[in-house]
Amino acid sequence: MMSRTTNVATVAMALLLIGCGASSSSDTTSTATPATSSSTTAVASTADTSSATAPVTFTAQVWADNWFSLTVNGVKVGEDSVLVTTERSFNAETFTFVATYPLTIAMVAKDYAEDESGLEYIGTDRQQMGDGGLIAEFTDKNTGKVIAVTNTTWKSLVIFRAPLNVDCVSSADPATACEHETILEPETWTSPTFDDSAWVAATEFTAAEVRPQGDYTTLTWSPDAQFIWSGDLKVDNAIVYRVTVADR
Ligand SMILES: [Ca+2]
Ligand SMILES: [Ca+2]
Repeated sequence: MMSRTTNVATVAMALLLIGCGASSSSDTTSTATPATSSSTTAVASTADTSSATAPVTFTAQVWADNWFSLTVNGVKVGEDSVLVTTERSFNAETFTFVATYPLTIAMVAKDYAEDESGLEYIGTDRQQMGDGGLIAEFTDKNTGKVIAVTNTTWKSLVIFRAPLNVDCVSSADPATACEHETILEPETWTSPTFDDSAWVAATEFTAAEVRPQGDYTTLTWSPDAQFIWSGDLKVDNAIVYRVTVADR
């Protein structure tokens, strides 16, 4: 059991680091061109080109309730264009990036939470636990094949849970009444060499359970792509995921 702390400084630092997304400052073996729009091509290739296969262009499409970032082979190639601080954010995004197989895809997904209570619409008659959801698919533009989709093969680690005591939802002071649990993203977790064997399989959810809003229906999805989260769509508010695509 993680410590149930309300240490504001600790939480602030954790959230700050979470807010930094999936960038890995320790990964010095890769280069990237930051994506500034959905049409920008980012580069995520390993430096060891002697053994790498030829660079390939990929497209990624992602819908998240409410926010995500995307890192491939240790290089950040995309981030939700709507800030994580946006209460109702249900946009879909499409990215293009260049990388070499094998791909290590690392994503951060966050459900909107107004503060460490984990609640939203605080102080209104809609005060509640919000719920999350993530779906993504990746296509090799050389072959036109979908080479990765979100499903239970993705490994997951919850880094922010709240509220742990769900009866605090009706509190007039949820920031005090609600307990939470946060951990920092592990160092180098986006690196291809990171050991995620202790992480657990992502959980698949149906569309009826996630109730995707906003732009989800503006994109065409592979029937294999599944909504994922951790085990709890409401209490788990920030999750990091990894999956490796061995080859084309
Ligand atoms: Ca939400
Ligand atoms: Ca939530």
